[in-house]
Amino acid sequence: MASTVLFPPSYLESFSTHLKGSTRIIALLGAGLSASSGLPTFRGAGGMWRSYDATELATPEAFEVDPGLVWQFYGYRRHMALKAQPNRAHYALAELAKRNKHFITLSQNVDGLSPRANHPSEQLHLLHGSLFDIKCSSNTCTYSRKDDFTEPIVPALAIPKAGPQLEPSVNDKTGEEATKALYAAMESKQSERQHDRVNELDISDERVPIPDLSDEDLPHCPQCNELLRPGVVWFGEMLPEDTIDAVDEWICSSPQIDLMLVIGTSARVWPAASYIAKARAKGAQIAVINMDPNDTPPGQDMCHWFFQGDAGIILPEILK
Ligand code: BV8
Ligand code: ZN
Repeated sequence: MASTVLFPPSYLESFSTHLKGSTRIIALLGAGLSASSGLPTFRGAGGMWRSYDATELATPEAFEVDPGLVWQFYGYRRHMALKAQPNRAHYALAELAKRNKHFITLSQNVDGLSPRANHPSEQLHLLHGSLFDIKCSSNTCTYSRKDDFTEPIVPALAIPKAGPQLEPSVNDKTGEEATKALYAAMESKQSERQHDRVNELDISDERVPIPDLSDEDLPHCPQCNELLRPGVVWFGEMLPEDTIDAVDEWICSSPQIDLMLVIGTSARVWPAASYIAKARAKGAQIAVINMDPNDTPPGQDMCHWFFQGDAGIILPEILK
């Protein structure tokens, strides 16, 4: 074992022995897996996009009130994810899948890095969709497209080059205020946006202005001309049925599950987090890889190995 992974040999040995003796393995991935690819997580500072709490923007209500703002949030994340590269942990998981057909990965991440690491697609379940899937926002239209890596997706969503340093705009609100303002607009269902509001988007430490976008600036459905939206699962939306069915089928058809890997996730988002208990109920021993010792699954006997540190470093070592 390379010295980069600082765990007592006996600890590593017991995990490796169990891994080698495991057939049915399931992994739950979170934003921490992509942290060392340079992508911010949802918690802490990573959860803030400019002056907004990311989880408040990842909702149908926010899109209804301000599709331009929500598209700028996703346009920024698409841009960042395209610039990022899969890290060694993404590749290690893909290699494990190629070695073991009875290994499945449930990813909460929408950044496209696991598919780009050539993780076998039939063993990779994207529970929350992908930044690169696009679909019509109309409930009565079935238009959707996958793997749209067009950057920018429309000219108005081009990420401005870092411009001259600007004075913080008067509208610059703290996360709290901005989120309240968004809620107020949602409550009163005001759809008109403040015309002179200029938000600033941090691009590598520089702040550049981004004007308010009108619906005409945003991508529209070629079938019905309604607005297109990112093909991700927003808070309050159901996870894709076919994905859930496939995962439930794999779990139900498993006489027992030997090992669950819980990687870089605070496991606070449901129903994704529920798969940990489901795997445990089928006998899985649980290994958690996380920076934060507080982020292990709650409850007795729910963590048999805890590897503290960067998933990008630890995973390639322990999955060897
Ligand atoms: C639904 C896509 C119902 C969008 C995302 C109970 C049951 C069911 C639902 C609920 C429930 N309780 C509450 C709910 C509602 C809600 C929910 O879970 N809310 C939470 C906030 C409590 N769930 C939903 O709304 C779900 N839908 O329930 O529908 C329904 C039923 C009928 C009819 C209609 C509806 C939908 C949830 C999906 C939301 N979409 N993503 C987008 O990305 O923009 S979730 C999004 O946030 C991510 O995908 C991810 O899943 C989540 C963030 O979690 P993490 O990935 O864990 O990231 P986080 O930052 O939290 O943690 C990072 C971790 O990494 C930390 O532990 C950190 O220590 C660690 N780390 C950091 N660096 C490293 C590291 N580890 C290792 N190495 C490092 N270098
Ligand atoms: Zn449409």
